[in-house]
Amino acid sequence: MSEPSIVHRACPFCEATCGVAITVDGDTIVSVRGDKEDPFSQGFICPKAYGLKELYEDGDRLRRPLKRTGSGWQEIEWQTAVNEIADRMIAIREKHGNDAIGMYTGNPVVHDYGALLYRPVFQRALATRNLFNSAAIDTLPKIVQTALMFGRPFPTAVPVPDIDRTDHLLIIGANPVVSHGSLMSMPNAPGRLKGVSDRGGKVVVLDPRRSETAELADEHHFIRPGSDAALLLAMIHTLFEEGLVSLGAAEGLTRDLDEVEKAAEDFSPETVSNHCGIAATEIRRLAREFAAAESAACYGRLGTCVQEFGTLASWGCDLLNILTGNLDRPGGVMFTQPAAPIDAAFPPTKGFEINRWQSRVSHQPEVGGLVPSSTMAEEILTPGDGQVHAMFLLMTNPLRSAANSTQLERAFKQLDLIVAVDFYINETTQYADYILPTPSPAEHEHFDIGLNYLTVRNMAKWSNGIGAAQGDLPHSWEILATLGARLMGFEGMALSDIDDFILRQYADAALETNIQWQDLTTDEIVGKLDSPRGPQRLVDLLIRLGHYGDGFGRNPEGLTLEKVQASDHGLDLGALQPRLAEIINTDSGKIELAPPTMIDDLPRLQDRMRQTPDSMLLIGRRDLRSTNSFTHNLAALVKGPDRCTLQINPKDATRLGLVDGQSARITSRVGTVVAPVVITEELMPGVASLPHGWGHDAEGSQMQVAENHPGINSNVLTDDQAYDVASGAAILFGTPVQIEPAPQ
Ligand SMILES: Nc1nc2c(c(=O)[nH]1)N[C@H]1C(S)=C(S)[C@@H](COP(=O)(O)OP(=O)(O)OC[C@H]3O[C@@H](n4cnc5c(=O)[nH]c(N)nc54)[C@H](O)[C@@H]3O)O[C@H]1N2
Ligand SMILES: Nc1nc2c(c(=O)[nH]1)N[C@H]1C(S)=C(S)[C@@H](COP(=O)(O)OP(=O)(O)OC[C@H]3O[C@@H](n4cnc5c(=O)[nH]c(N)nc54)[C@H](O)[C@@H]3O)O[C@H]1N2
Ligand code: SF4
Ligand SMILES: [Mo]
Repeated sequence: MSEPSIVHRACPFCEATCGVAITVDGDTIVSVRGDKEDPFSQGFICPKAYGLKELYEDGDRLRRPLKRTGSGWQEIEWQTAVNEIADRMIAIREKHGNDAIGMYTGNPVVHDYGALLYRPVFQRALATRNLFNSAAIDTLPKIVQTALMFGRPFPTAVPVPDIDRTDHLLIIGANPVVSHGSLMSMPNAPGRLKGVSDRGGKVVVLDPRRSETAELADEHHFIRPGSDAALLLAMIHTLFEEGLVSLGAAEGLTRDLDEVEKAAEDFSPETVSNHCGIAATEIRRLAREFAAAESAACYGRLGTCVQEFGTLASWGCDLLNILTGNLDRPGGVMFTQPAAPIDAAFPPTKGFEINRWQSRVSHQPEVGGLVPSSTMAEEILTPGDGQVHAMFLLMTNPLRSAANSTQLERAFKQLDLIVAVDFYINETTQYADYILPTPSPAEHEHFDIGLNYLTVRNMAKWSNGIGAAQGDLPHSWEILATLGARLMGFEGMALSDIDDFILRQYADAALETNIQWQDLTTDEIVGKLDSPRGPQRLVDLLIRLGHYGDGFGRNPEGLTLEKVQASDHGLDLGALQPRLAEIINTDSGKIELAPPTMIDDLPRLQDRMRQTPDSMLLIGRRDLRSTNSFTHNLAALVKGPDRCTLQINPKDATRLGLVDGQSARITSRVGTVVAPVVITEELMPGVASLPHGWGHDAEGSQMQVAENHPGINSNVLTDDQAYDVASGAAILFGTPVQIEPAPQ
């Protein structure tokens, strides 16, 4: 009998990074518990954490790479697969050019530091313009907005609500009680939200659905989908009108305040009230209370991003924070100080580039090297120079997560090559030529490089793997490094040599961007890094060069990876500190309050305000026990009543002849689905809600539990041609739909 041991790591199923303690006996996971000694999460977990065990045990999860053959899936050695894939990719590039291979990165990459750190290297090897990712679905407006205002690439300049110290939290289009926070990493979201009210502060929620967060808040207002930008401009209008503008820490650090005042002139509360569905007197009160609070934070998430005016709404949120002196002040919105700054992976440019080129077919702007994900299908389907003939999918299920799945499925079916780094045969990977599984999250180590830019406290935590990886599976970084090297022409190079080469590239870039330790050289860095090869060594590099770092001996008390690893439960690096001046990286050296991208998009908003919507508007809905689509094969997380239902207000249900429990047919410009109806006062009249990530009835997929709880795929309805013009992001919330009773 072996002795059970306890492995500590961060839970990978959402951005909250709760600490878990996994009890392991041999190669069996005995239990998953909240780690009470984790200084950040203090024992909090939600039901999804148990998914670590279920995912580890899931019999449908692939433990061998697969190759599609005439007679079905065949197991293949991963190095053989990588060689075959490289040969096919090189042939495609020779025939059609580099842009013929597209790449799509999914959400789970953020929880796999190897994938995150080796992706830039792999992308350089691919040298394609067709880079899509899930951030180009869910965050593009925020990426554009923070880049234009602060001059930095995402996620290095995202103001995060200082939730533990704020007196007033205005939540617009986010449901942290269920999502546990996004671009605001914080374990125990419900507790932290309650904390605001318990301290005598106030939580106000604006949402077309009386969400779980709205239930917990002090105040909730229904708001019509897509109208947030107008509402925020009306609040800003009020601030100017009533002399409430006061820049605080941003004083002297901004440009074009008068342009903002001018822009807000047309958006008086009376003008926007009807469009938003909120009375003018209430809008004024919201603005006054926000300005009067000792400290206040306006926080917008998916509801302010994946909608018709995502960039304007994201702009409005940060303007409200800046104009009331809440940017960079305790209790307002602040910038984290991550332990392992990823800047080293970015080229050291001043400012941030967007629109350096446009997508081939619909001329959408490039954003920091990304193309809006909604253009993927047209780039595959439209013949001509630069047409995409192959896709490399890194942990994503785009046939369930991207807009207009029917069209995307048609596109994927005609590709010459699909390679998926994924551990399920699901709705998307069923079309792959090769599936390269990597170990499940419990089996691999991790460090939250990306999410540490978004935490509500500064922290660092090392996540251990359980040390009993099943099968002979490569880690994602090994796949990316090996295949990348082949694409760059380094045939036969050992992985260790490839990795040493990559380390030098990182070190060179880090020294160029990092001015803290002037006399360091790449040789010294490389010589002193003795952590194991792979992502660990890169994290060590970033930590030691970072704000808290030991500077490779220059500051012996400073942080190293070893010190982080020595603390089983994670290190609390303190409350967020003011650091605005060092964040601003625009050409002007000031926060750009009125970028032309935003100002030029205002007439479109005014046009929309003049129209009366004549259809129902469809929005999404997250569930506590799902993470997008991939947790639906885990029995504990899908048991119970069907969650994939259409929620609708009683008034609309009566008008449309819908009956609770019966089915409705929902039709948009691009598709039709049928879903069971739930009639509830939770939904604003005129709005209906369906969750995404379901529709697990694809014939070729092999996920038995999910197949028994199929639900329907809401992205059959979302429209790839409907997007936020300023960023190109597809509209996932606010899709016009017709709803009628389905024949029983
Ligand atoms: N209509 C609508 N659409 C939406 C949304 C919405 O609210 N409404 N939300 C959007 C958002 S916010 C996002 S982020 C995207 C998410 O969209 P995706 O990034 O496509 O996320 P998933 O659908 O969960 O797919 C994740 C894939 O990665 C695989 N995977 C998971 N973990 C691992 C791992 O550790 N290793 C390997 N090798 N594979 C892994 C899974 O098997 C699955 O195939 O969806 C977006 N789509
Ligand atoms: N349990 C769970 N947690 C998750 C995920 C999950 O799938 N399940 N996914 C993770 C991911 S990838 C992400 S990106 C985050 C997302 O984190 P959140 O943004 O907090 O999640 P959503 O539930 O999509 O919240 C969006 C809210 O906006 C509202 N809304 C819709 N349209 C509008 C609008 O036009 N205006 C306004 N004001 N509100 C609107 C919706 O009703 C909803 O309450 O969650 C993460 N955490
Ligand atoms: S809130 Fe739940 S899913 Fe998110 S990190 Fe914590 S335990 Fe995991
Ligand atoms: Mo997301």
